[in-house]
Amino acid sequence: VDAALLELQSRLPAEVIDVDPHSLQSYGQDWTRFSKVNASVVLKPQTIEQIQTIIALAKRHQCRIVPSGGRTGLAGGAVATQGEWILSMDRFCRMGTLNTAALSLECEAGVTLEKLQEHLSSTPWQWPVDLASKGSAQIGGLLSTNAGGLKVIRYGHVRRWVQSITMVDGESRVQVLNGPIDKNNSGYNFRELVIGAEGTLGVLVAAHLKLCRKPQRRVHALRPAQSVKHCLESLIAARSFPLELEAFEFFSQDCVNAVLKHRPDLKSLPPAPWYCLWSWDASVGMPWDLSPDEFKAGSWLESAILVEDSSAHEIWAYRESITEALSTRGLVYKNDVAVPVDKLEDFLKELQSFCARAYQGFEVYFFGHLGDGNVHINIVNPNRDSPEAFRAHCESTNPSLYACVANYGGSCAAEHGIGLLKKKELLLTRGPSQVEWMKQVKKVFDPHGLFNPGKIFEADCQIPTAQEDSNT
Ligand code: 2HG
Ligand code: ZN
Repeated sequence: VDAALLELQSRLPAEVIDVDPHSLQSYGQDWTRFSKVNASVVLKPQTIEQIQTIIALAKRHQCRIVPSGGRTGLAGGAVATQGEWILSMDRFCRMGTLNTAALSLECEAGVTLEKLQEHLSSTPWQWPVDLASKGSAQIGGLLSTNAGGLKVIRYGHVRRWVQSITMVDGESRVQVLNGPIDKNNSGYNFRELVIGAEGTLGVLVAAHLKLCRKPQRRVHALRPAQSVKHCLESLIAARSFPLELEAFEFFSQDCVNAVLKHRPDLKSLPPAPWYCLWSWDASVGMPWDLSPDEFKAGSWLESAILVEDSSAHEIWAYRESITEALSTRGLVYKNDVAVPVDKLEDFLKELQSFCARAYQGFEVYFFGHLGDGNVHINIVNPNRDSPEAFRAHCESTNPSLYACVANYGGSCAAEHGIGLLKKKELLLTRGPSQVEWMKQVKKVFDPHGLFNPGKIFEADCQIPTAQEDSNT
């Protein structure tokens, strides 16, 4: 048994340490399924002091730490491939009392989004972040990835709904980033750096989350479209309607076909190359009664299926089942890009013809958050035999694909992050000088390079040798 494990065992309660091979495998992996897992131990601390001990021991033994939440990421950000220690936040799952004066809620990092939603269900308030993976996704992971989801068009990303973060840095120090106050112009804002840092800067322990009022009622619409141009026309019409748009999504006919194969319980849809799907908050400022029949009076809505909340799942199922349906068809290579919304039509035209050439023999699916300019391009390999060759093929096409994204002024990672999978693309779209800044920032929080090695970029932080360490 190695010395590091022996010292962990001597300094921490037995229930914190898990070396069961099944745990190593499942905690070492996220939903990406592309990397070969190699984890040394899963640690499930219950107190901040235990986290501090783990970080100090990692430094002493030159081991590295993968901070770990619900592992629902799609870019390999929580994967262990180099024998790291996995620091699971599963046991940090307490919630504070609702602060209705500040409209905030204190919440530990291991609380799942679903638990948070349940906690608020009997109140008029919400944390307005919603994702299909809410049953597993944890608050710490949602903050670390600055998660997006279906309602970014109205509420923005996670970062808009975080007041304060408590974290432990690379020197085992507890840092409170901002505190439970709304106004704080006192120097640099480190909270914003930690949000979206994918666990490379430290271990997030708890946060004060900001809340807002829940819509009392929504109206949902699904509309077939002959082209991306028609989808964008629907977006403009839906935005101009005197109700607040909450979500505006789109998907191709191929996505619907895959969903119908996976979910034979769903009805087929009127055939069309594209579909758009959106919802409006119908609780405030309504000039008329929101019955679906009256909505249909608007001529542009004639071809739409309109439903109220009680039947919303019937039309949202086509969109929300896509990821799962595709995963049953073979290994999936994910791309998550964003371009300015007004460039989407030209971008998608170019993208479709590129994909038809580049991915012959594979299946290509386009869907995503049209209102945010965010397109998910999923390449599926129906031949399950050669994942390495498939990944290599996709990676060989990426320079051209992402050059196209860069030409439109786009991002190589709209909401899934960089993780292990999009490091080269980051260099292309953010440029080497900004990636260099990221490395410098990491050194401030994590001078010994302990946290999430190899994620976002290859860090050059050195773990001190045992000799140097004993001098500090
Ligand atoms: C979604 O929008 C998620 O459904 C997953 O971001 C997207 O599977 C994907 O590529
Ligand atoms: Zn998405």
